[in-house]
Amino acid sequence: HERGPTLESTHPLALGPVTAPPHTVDGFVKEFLRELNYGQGVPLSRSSLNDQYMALARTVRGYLTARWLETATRRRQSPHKMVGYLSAEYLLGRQLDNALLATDLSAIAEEAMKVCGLELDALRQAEVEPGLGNGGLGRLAACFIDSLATMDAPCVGYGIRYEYGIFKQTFVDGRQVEVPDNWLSMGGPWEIAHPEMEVPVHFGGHVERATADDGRERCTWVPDWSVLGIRYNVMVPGYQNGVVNTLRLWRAIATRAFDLDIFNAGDYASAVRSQTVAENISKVLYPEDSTPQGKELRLQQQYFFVACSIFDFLKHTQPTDLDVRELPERIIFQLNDTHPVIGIPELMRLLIDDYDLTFEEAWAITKQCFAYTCHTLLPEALEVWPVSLMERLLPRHMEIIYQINEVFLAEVREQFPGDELRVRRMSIIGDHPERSVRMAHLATVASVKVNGVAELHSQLLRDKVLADFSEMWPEKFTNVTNGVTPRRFVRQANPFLSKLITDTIGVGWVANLERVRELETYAEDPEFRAKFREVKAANKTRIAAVLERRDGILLPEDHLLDVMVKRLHEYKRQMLKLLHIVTLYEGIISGDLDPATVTPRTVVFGAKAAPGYRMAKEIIFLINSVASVINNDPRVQGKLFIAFPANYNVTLAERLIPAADLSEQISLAGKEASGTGNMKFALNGALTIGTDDGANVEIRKLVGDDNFFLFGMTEPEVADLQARGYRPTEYYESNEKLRRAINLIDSGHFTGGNREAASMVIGDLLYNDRFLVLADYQAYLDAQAEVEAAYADQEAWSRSAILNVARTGFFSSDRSMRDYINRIWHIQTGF
Ligand code: T68
Repeated sequence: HERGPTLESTHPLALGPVTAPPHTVDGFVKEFLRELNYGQGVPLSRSSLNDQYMALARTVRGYLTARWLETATRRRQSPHKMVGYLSAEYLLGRQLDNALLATDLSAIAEEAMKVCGLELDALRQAEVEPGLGNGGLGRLAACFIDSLATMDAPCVGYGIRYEYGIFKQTFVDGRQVEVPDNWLSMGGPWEIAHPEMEVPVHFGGHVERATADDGRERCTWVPDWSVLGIRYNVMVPGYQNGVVNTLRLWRAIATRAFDLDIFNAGDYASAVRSQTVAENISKVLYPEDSTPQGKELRLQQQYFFVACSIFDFLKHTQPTDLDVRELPERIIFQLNDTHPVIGIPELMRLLIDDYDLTFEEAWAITKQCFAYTCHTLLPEALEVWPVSLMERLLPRHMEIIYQINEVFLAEVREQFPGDELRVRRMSIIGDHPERSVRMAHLATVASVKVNGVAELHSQLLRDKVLADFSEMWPEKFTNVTNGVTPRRFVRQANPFLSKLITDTIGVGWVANLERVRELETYAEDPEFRAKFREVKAANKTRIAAVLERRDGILLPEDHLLDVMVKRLHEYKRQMLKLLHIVTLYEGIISGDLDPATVTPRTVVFGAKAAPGYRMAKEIIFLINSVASVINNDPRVQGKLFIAFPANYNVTLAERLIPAADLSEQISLAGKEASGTGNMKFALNGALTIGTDDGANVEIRKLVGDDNFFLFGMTEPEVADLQARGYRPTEYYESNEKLRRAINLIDSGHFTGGNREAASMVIGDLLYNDRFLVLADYQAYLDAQAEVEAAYADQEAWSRSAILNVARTGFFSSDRSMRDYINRIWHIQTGF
């Protein structure tokens, strides 16, 4: 299964360079029909929508392939240090539009489809998005590889080719029901499989030791089962720069050799069964976004993809005469959270057992090859693996982790003599509630740099979560504020705004987002503001059509569009938003609030709950219950509407965000590491109502206090209140509006008279409220009153919205990538 010898052919066509099909309508049509006829095996006249989509995708892929081969050849000719981005998740979103934009083929494809009697837009909609991620972390990885290609940076993204991505959410009687996401069932036109390039990955067994002639002990891991990793390449095009990078996803299959043994023993059925055990590894994405379950299969997934990736880098990406001592000049592996951290002992194992280095030599090299990004502050989200599980599944790795820990703790004792409490706190092995490996500690110990994802988050990492470590190695800790790709989230998602921007300042902003600052002066121009409002109105019309078609939801026109889209989690506080809505509703129906004074408002929720997260699912049910009552109550018609389209995903985000007036970023301060949706909304001209949390802090600093609705406790205030003892009932008792809203929910008004139906949520708010919803309620209402006042002055609102666009160019993921490149990776681009 090794790559064959280099083929020497003197035929001119074999000498390359390969050329892409011509950039003309005729050229495109020809390719398309060829793909349809020879690829799908159908004539145009008898082709299905899926045939047409597949042929179109393959056609566009053909244009990318030429650039991809060229990029790879160029990189091979002058090998430089590269990035191996290791991420268990890539939430890619649809590929077609992005590929068309990158190759500047959108207009040609549109015309070519017309020539064939087809509509490009209908074909676009036939694409099922690859949802190989849960939320922010997975989408961030997708933005980053887009930016790296656009910057011509040498990077391979490594991950898992899940057969089933994030589940499809449906609602049955208002409750979330998960449906498997069989995204490959209609064919995966964007990937190229290499079943011949298999990578063996081993599990279980034991370690044997023997003393060699040189007197040194050598270890041999004797595993008891293995799988093969099959390589799937996905092309990652840069924006109109001719560069195409690689996303390499691994699929697990059974080893062929092992099957034979069992076949020979005559047990056909169990041989076939062992096949499914192997294939389970890449079967499904775990849908927990913040409280990872300590499931064995999850650890198998992590080790599987990381082992494949490191092997692939060492054996296929590097020259055969690679000197592993030079590895730090060749590679930096970026760890996207702790999911790939098992790669650290894996590289150690390879260097010691396969490349015959000593532990010390291997450790010196390994410590220079990794950098770690942390994405959380929630203690329950920090991954740990029981030692017992590690010993059973990866016995050699467990030994190496012990050895790393020994060396590390010796360093701690040297730097802090006599401080055994500190040693216990910092140990890679924790004791409670069971002996387990703390993956964040392992990552921190082994990495060149550790970064948080927004200023506040990085500061809290240094001061709280990893305080002992930052005291020991202050220079190791840094911040890189997240970013989003302007190609997908402005240029593609918001064609109307893009046209307005390009007409005003030229097209350079798409690859250099700081240029949008040139729009600042136009905020003062009434004519520009009017055009800006037209864009927003057009986007609202568009989302109304999408929601009607997709969900049968009839969105009212001319409302303030208030949007809260993100995973459902208590810390994000969807309940705070719901209490605000119920307060408005209760005010109107009780006669306390004159409907004439209420700004007509449509609130859109989008949120998936982890399937095992009961409270989150109850909150979803409650939102749906409140929505169905409010939307059908004539007393609030034309004033209040709630839309909760099921299955919020990247595709829906691209339609929804450009239409929003108000962006809800209302997590409890100190809990949201960064947020990236917040950036997408601001860049599309929504104003934010938000707490002093994550990247909100930086958004507000950039757009200015006048153009941001800040409310709520700060992180130190939260810490202080919790230290003093927080009693939510005090807020309930002292705040009449809050009491009325809670009582109305509790009365069963929204749940057909059934008081039980909301009791879990309400009971928790009153007697637990871990995320201080009630404590921030009044401040939130006050801030929403400010929103209404501001929205009443449309000229001033537009001015603020334009300034949000103009001042948030910083949040391009191109800038994030520049930060990683200059401060962490130290790699060259564009060679
Ligand atoms: C998010 N984390 C952060 N985690 O919550 C968000 N976790 O503030 C930040 O902007 C974003 O990362 C990017 O930095 C996640 O999305 C997960 O999805 C996740 C998945 C599996 C296990 C743990």
